[in-house]
Amino acid sequence: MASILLVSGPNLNLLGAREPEIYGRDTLEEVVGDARAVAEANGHSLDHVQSNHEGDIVDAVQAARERHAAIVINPGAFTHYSYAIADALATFDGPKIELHLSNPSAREAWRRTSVVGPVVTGTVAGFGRHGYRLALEAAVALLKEAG
Ligand code: CA2
Repeated sequence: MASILLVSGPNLNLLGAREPEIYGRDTLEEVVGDARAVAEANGHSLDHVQSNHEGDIVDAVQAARERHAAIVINPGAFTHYSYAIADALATFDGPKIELHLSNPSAREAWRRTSVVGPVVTGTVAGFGRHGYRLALEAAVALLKEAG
């Protein structure tokens, strides 16, 4: 049916290895596996890109316009200041879900601003590993609704 793009921003490659009290003990591979299982159970496929570099993420989001029907993105710290990623997301017409393991609103003041928030369809935050499944379920539901 459709292909969904999951984007993981800077430092998320360290998931499971550091700060388990905030980000949990699961690896990125494991949480991406949860996301892929939801996509595939609904007849979709999932592509995953992780990068520590802003321009790579802009490139991936731009390329998604040709290849993917929906984007789920955890922009990492870029969430809070990357106007380039926000601008790239604004050019994508399908469902866009911002995803966070932690609840940035309950953390340091500088994490309370999301510059991508205004250009996404909605946000899933604070549910740890479960967020990957929940965000994919949201993307699947929105794709179904769009026909
Ligand atoms: O809660 C989230 O998912 C965040 O997007 C994670 C970002 C943080 O800057 C955002 O404010 C919220 C940080 C990702 C760093 O990931 C790590 C994972 C394990 C160990 C160290 C960092």
